[in-house]
Amino acid sequence: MMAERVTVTRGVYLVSAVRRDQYPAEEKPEIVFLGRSNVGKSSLINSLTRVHNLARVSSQPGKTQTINFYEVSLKIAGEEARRDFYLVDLPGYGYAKIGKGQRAIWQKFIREYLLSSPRISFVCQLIDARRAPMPSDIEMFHWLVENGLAVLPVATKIDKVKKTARAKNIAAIREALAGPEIDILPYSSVKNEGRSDLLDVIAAALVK
Ligand SMILES: Nc1nc2c(ncn2[C@@H]2O[C@H](COP(=O)(O)OP(=O)(O)OP(=O)(O)O)[C@@H](O)[C@H]2O)c(=O)[nH]1
Ligand SMILES: [Mg+2]
Repeated sequence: MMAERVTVTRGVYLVSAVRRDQYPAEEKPEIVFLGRSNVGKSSLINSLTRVHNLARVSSQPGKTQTINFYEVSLKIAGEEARRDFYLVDLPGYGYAKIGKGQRAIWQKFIREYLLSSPRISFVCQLIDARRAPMPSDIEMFHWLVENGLAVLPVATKIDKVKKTARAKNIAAIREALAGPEIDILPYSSVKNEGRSDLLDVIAAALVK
């Protein structure tokens, strides 16, 4: 097996926040995970760091309720120093069982975070690979782009899509979002598929 170019050397939970004064005091680049409830954000963080149960996973949507910061370090082949950053796990959007009032509160503190942190390197927007993006996914994508955030769409649970249907599903997501030029990264947290690709993207963003 080829040696991996990027290895994660540390992954620990740091802090949860619902307000600005709860964000970590120490400034590091932030890579944010966002998507509908149950799309696999927390699972992806566990897969990426290879730390079992680092982020809480549940089959019930609405598990993550706060902005959770994880301190992660990675080593890039050929570099002596480690690169430190935060992986940021956000509560899911589009969860039908949460009432309108609750949803408005969620949107406010999430919006505040996304708009106020100057250290967001990019946002991974997770979209279920099994179906076309929901209107809430499309709205969110455009909102992020309009607000100047770099977005990497990640198609999750790709292990659940037959190999023969994958290209078609990815193309449908690409089309629904914005057009043919965006890159979409397929991922399976169960199989760790897409892991080294995503680590390469993160490493490139940190080196920039
Ligand atoms: N087959 C498969 N199942 C997955 C994958 N990723 C997540 N799941 C399952 O999807 C469900 C939701 O996963 P979570 O990681 O908790 O999703 P989340 O986006 O963090 O959800 P909220 O915190 O509720 O917004 C769990 O039952 C996971 O086991 C994947 O890549 N493949
Ligand atoms: Mg979660």
